[in-house]
Amino acid sequence: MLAAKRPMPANLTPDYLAAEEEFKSAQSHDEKLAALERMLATIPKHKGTEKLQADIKRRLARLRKESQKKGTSHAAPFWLVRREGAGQVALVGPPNAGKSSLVARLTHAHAEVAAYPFTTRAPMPGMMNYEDVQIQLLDLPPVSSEFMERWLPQVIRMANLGVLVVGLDDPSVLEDIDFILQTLVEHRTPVPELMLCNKIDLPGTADTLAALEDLYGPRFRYLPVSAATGANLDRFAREAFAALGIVRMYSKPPGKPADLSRPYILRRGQTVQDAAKQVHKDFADNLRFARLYRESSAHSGMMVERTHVVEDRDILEFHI
Ligand SMILES: Nc1nc2c(ncn2[C@@H]2O[C@H](COP(=O)(O)OP(=O)(O)O)[C@@H](O)[C@H]2O)c(=O)[nH]1
Ligand SMILES: [Mg+2]
Repeated sequence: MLAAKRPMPANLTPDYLAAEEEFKSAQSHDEKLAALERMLATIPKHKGTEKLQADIKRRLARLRKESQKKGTSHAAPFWLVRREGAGQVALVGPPNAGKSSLVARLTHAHAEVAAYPFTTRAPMPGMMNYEDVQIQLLDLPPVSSEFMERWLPQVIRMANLGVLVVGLDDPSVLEDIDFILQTLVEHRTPVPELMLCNKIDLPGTADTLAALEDLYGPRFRYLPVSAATGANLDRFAREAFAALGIVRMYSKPPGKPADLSRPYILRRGQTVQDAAKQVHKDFADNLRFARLYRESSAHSGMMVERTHVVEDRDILEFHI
């Protein structure tokens, strides 16, 4: 369990807790170092966590010193993929489900696709477009009862979202799904809610899809797709965006048109104050009010408070 011995400071975020888990299961020196760096980067910075911050810094300093003595590198482990874009989505699935094919189709990454299992050995990121944002997809090695990379659960946990990918042509799809669910639970890794049911282009696969829906019911949202034909892949991008729990905000200078080319990304529930901080660090402190515009509606220039919760595609004009 977490932190049995020390009092738990309030407001530790899922990102921080994931990094802490990662630290606990880290084996090598480099893995520990990378996890501690993540912990420091993600720990909420307030009075309640000062002791913990100091503790992390002390451990970091000690580990860095050790690595200097040994002359080992500071390089992060190869499987750690820096998050880019609006969010990181890990594709989790058995061998041959079509994970690499999906990443290849949806991004410009050159994922290795092959008709034999275990081709993907390291995480392979690629950027998927959704309207005006980019979502990072992570192609991963399979979760399989035959073999699983030791670091896989940590990478899945560190992603903003996990998506299950199965091949509807897989004769052992049920066993595969059950094994994956069990493995994720054992590793205290969140179980995906979205199931991409790939290869819907193949004959007979609609029956398998119906059987999966029957068996697992509302535990999942089922999205039949085909990496081969591209069927429903636009829906996948939309669902991934929605599931990431983020919203877009555009900034409009007073008296000028909004810059609609570059959305700022906020977590759902964040406010005008949070938005102002992203646009300019001075804005947040000096903000008097903001005006809210929406492309579609009658809201044109309505005054909103700092505490107003931002909705997707809000256009904000900050007044300082
Ligand atoms: N018919 C069909 N075959 C697919 C589809 N997606 C992947 N495949 C094939 O399934 C095999 C495994 O694909 P791959 O992307 O390597 O799966 P991974 O192991 O999950 O990364 C390859 O032979 C692909 O060509 C699809 O949508 N339809
Ligand atoms: Mg693959």
